Amino acid sequence: MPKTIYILNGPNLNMLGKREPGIYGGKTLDEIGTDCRAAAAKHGLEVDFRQSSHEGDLVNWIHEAGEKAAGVIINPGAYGHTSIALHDAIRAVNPLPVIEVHLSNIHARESFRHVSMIAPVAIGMICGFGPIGYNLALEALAARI
Ligand code: CA2
Repeated sequence: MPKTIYILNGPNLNMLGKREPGIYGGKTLDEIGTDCRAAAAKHGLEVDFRQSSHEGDLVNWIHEAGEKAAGVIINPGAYGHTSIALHDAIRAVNPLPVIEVHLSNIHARESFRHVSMIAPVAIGMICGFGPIGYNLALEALAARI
């Protein structure tokens, strides 16, 4: 049975490819999901790729990943800067490896994006490389699990 990686995407990321291509690039979230499935297959991994703009969905999916997944890649969107609930959910599934991804370089943007509630409970964080960040995270997880 191939191991499954949950790739979770937070609020507004369903808008990718439709607006603000200057910041987030021209790919849609569906296209990123397709690329992730192909990249994961090269490592013998399966991907369960999801998006929700509701914080509670993301919390529930992290709990579910604790039962069913070998690791999690999460682009928490703006919740990454604010959500103690996501921080606590990741702590609750420890030692499940979680990697935080952001398409943009959050440190080169507004100061409110410089803080991450996820980074302290993730095994690592990748930002600023656009959709390639998801591939880099898959590579890192594949090496880890
Ligand atoms: O760079 C990232 O991946 C972010 O997680 C994206 C979030 C932002 O709040 C984080 O600070 C960094 C925003 C996602 C919004 O996506 C849109 C895409 C197209 C049009 C409008 C919003």
